[in-house]
Parts: sequence; C-alpha cells; structure tokens
Amino acid sequence: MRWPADAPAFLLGVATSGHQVDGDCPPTHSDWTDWEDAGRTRERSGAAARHWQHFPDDLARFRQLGANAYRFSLEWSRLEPDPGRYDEAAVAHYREMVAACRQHGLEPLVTVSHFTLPPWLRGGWLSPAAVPRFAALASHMARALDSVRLWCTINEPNVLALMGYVEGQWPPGQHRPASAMRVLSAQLRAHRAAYRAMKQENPALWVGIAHSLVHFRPLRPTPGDRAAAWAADRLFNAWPIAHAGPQDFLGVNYYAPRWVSPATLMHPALAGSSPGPTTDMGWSVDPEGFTAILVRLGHRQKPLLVTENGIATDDEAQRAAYIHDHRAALERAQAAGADVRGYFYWSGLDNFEWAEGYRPHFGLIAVDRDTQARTVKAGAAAFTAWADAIRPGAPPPPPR
Ligand code: IFM
Repeated sequence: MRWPADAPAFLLGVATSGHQVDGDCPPTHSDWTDWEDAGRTRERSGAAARHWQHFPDDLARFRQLGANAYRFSLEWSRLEPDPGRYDEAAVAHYREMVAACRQHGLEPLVTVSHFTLPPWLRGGWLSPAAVPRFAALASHMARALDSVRLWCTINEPNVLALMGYVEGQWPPGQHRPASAMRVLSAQLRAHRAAYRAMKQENPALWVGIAHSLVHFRPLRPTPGDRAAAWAADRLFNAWPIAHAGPQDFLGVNYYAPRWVSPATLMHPALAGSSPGPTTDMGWSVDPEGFTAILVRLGHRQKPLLVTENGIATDDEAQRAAYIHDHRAALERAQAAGADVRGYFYWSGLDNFEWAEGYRPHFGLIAVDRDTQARTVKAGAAAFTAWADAIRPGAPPPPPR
C-alpha cells in the first residue's frame, strides 16, 4: 500500500471520540446514554465539550497547536437512528467536519465505532445484526466521506470486551469472561466485513483498528508472575491483532504498563500500577514500555500509527514531560526500525472519561463545563515543540 501522496509524511495529531466531546449525545440515545441514565457513571456526559457545534473553532485551535492531523469518531446512533435508515443531516455534519479538517490542514483519521452502540442493536456486538449493519455503515460512510483516506473501523475491541463483559463497569455490565471472548470475536468479524466493504468502495483506503496495548510486567520476578505477564500479553495484546484479519496499519493506543501476577489474571481489576508516580487514572508512566511495544509490532512489517497516547493530570509539567518522554520513546522505536507513521495525542480537549465522568483531564485544551470556554494548557507546549521539529524545512533535531 502506498501512503497517500499528499498526506503529511508523519502525522502529528490529536484525537477525540464522538460521545466524549460532542454533547447531548446522541438525541436518539445509545447504549451509553442509557447506561448514564441508569446512574452507572460518576456523572452524565451531558453537554460534554459541545464539539458538535464548536468543531470549526476547535479544529482551528488544534492547528494552532501545530497538529497536521485529527482523529475523530462517528456516532453510529446519530447516523443510523433506525436499522437501515441513515440520517442525512448527520452524514452532512461529518462531511462538514472533514471539509473543516482540510481547510485547517488537518489530515482526517475517522473511527467508525468508538465504544457506543445504537439502542436498537439489542445484544450489542452479540446481535446477529451487528456485523452486517456495521459493515453497511462503514461502506456508506466511506462513500459519503470519500476524501478521507485513513480509517479505524473499531476502537479498542479488547477494552470494550473487558470493561463491559468482565469488569462490568461499562454497558452491558456483565461479569462473563466467555461472553467477553465472543464479543471480542464479533468485533473482529465486524472489522473484517467492514474492511472488505470499504475496500470495495475504494481500494486505496488505509483501514485498520485502534488496538489498546498494555505493557504487561511481572509483579515480582517469580516464574509464576512472569508466566502471568506472558499470558496477559497473549490474550489482551497479541490475540486481537492476530485474529483481526487484514489491516493496512496497526493502530496503537498506548498509555501505561500493568504489573501482573496469577491472581490479577483472574481478577483484572487487581492489576497493579507501579510504586512510582501515577497519573490521575492511577496509571504509571512507562515510556520504555511504549518503545518495547512499537519495536515488537514493527517486526510485523506493517506501518504503525499511534492512534492514542496521553496523560490525565492537572500538573502541566507532568503532561509536558509525558509528551516529551513518549516522543523520545517513539523516536527510539523508529531508530530501531519500527515504521511509525504518526502519533495522535489523547486528547485534544478535556472530555467525558466514560465511567469516570469528567474528573480525569487528558486534554491539551481545557474546557470550562459551565461556559464552554477553551484554554490551551501549558503542557501543550511539548506537543507544539514536536510539531515545530517535524515542520517541513525545520532544522534537524539536535543530537540527544
Ligand atoms: O478516553 C479513552 C478513550 O475513549 C479510549 N482510549 C483510552 C482513553 C483514556 O482512557
């Protein structure tokens, strides 16, 4: 596959997802709005960042930060309020978003499904309608947004399966590992069907999955804990990649390591962070783990796109250090041969962090929840410094 000729050689972007930023999402409801109505989250998503209305200004701000790309997601319930009936006003909205991306020099990377599902899909991904309806939606949107070259079919299928069907913190709130494996398989089937349908629309599209990848480390240096780390890696990281079928690139969502033992494998919620400093999600910071994952995936001879990486913190020095250190980690992976074509910081805006509500602040830009005023955070300077360094014609970086 050829990289789109006029796309930036390295995509440096920010990422968001529809339900987390759009607001009033969606008027037609989704499994997540029902979950919030049932009181299962710390707070409701409500108006979020009203990105649905404010996207033109938000995109201009992303560009001012130095981004040359933007990853956002479609909201299935808005687009297909009833099975087989597409809402042309919603389709037109996404066309406008893509046009605004182009106007601001942002290469769009569109995710078809980022966790939320339409309420009519009873049984969610386990519904017999899920795979055909999803593939039809994906090809409909590939046609409607025909200037978009880069697509993620599904965001983090392993996380949806874990949080919804093992940990029970997300809809449908189950604790059934066997169902989790079925849900994971169904999403990968949906990816394959969507991949085929989208490629029929346009064989030049780049289509992949945004995989959540965790650097599993043994809790103690014992054979049992090492085996647990190996097994967690196989199941969570390697299995979905190996069984997804065709992918033109591997999308990598990387945040943190996890320290595991046999006990944590049975109870994933027990998986520990490190004794060192953690983020406001309680996650530890491990840029070496990022390098290790990118180098390992690089051996698969496929282009890699870091579709998410970022930190929840109110300490802007910590955010800047995180971006700086993960940039260096990515560059080490490139030097070791990994073909990394882009990096998307999560997130462009402070947003709705699912069951955690609005408490964790991942954004480069703060959003005042009362006034919707935007403020660029000090930590964003590390992102802009990166953008300055990769600008065409920029002088080469000083030796490290
Ligand atoms: O906010 C989420 C996103 O929706 C998927 N990847 C991880 C992010 C931070 O938890």
